[in-house]
Amino acid sequence: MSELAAMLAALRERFSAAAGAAKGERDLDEVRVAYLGRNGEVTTIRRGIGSLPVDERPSAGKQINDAVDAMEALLAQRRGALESSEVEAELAQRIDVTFPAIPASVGSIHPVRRVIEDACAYFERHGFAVVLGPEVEPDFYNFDALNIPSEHPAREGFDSFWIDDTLLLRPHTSPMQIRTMQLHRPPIAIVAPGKCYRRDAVDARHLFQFHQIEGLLVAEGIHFGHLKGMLTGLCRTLFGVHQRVRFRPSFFPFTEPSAEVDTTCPKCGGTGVCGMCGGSGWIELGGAGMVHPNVLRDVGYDPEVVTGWAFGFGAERIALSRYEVDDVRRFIDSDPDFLEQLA
Ligand code: 2NM
Repeated sequence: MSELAAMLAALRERFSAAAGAAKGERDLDEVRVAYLGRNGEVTTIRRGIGSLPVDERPSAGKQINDAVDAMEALLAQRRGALESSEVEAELAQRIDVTFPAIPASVGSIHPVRRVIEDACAYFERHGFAVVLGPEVEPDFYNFDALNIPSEHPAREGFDSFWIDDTLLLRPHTSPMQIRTMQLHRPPIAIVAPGKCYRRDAVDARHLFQFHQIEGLLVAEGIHFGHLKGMLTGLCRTLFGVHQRVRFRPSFFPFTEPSAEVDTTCPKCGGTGVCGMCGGSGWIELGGAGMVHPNVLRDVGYDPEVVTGWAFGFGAERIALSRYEVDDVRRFIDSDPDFLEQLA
């Protein structure tokens, strides 16, 4: 055997051992570079051709090329074998058809939304219509039509976000009550839920964006007893059948007489032994009263013929006590764990 043939045979021997030992495609590529790469061992041997006698060069070149062909064939074979064993290893690891599926997250209805939906459903069962409307309204619908003229100090009580001289973010949903009365003759039975805005400092009990549920009933012969009956029914729907409801005299420009409405604290059952109601046993839900004759007259109704009651409750306030939450800011933190816990 010539010197070159022996050298190539030894090289192929080492190459074949190295390729056989490669554990992955990366290893195999390192072997390829070491032997067949631009600065690999085969290149070194090829350079030696130049020092051979001219008549021996073609045969030497052919021997080297044959060795390279054989080595590349072995590489391809090894690459194929490694690839299929890698795929098999991956398949064996990754696909376990008995593995439990990851449950889909479906979300939940927000507690404030549930209060609004339950309250609206209660009124709809009693023949009321739900009315929705714009969040930006002129001062006429927010104040003038509610018996609160310009310069009236009560306007300060609704510390509002003004857009310009006459437009503001509604501080209550009363504008929809006025709009409905302007459009329709009595009898009127509506409930107006929705977002409201007031320039309040945010704390455990106040948000500057919140939700109200207002109700309005106008017809012949409506009196305060109808209001008490409907609001007692509402509290029993929202909190449970043992709720009691209390009306304390109050003042609003748009109702006369007016009352603050409280219900027994759902946490201590009215015994006053908890922190939620401040030890009083009562939770304040909002205000109510008989619609002021000026309000009825301004929408074209005759207060000698029809009377009406109205109320305005805070949805967050109801949700706080209904779900025994201690801070309204929890409702806007978008924490899915907290919200799902109440669902
Ligand atoms: C409240 C309390 C009492 C109210 C009055 C009216 C209207 F348009 F009929 F005059 N809407 N809502 C009302 C009455 C709102 O919120 C504390």
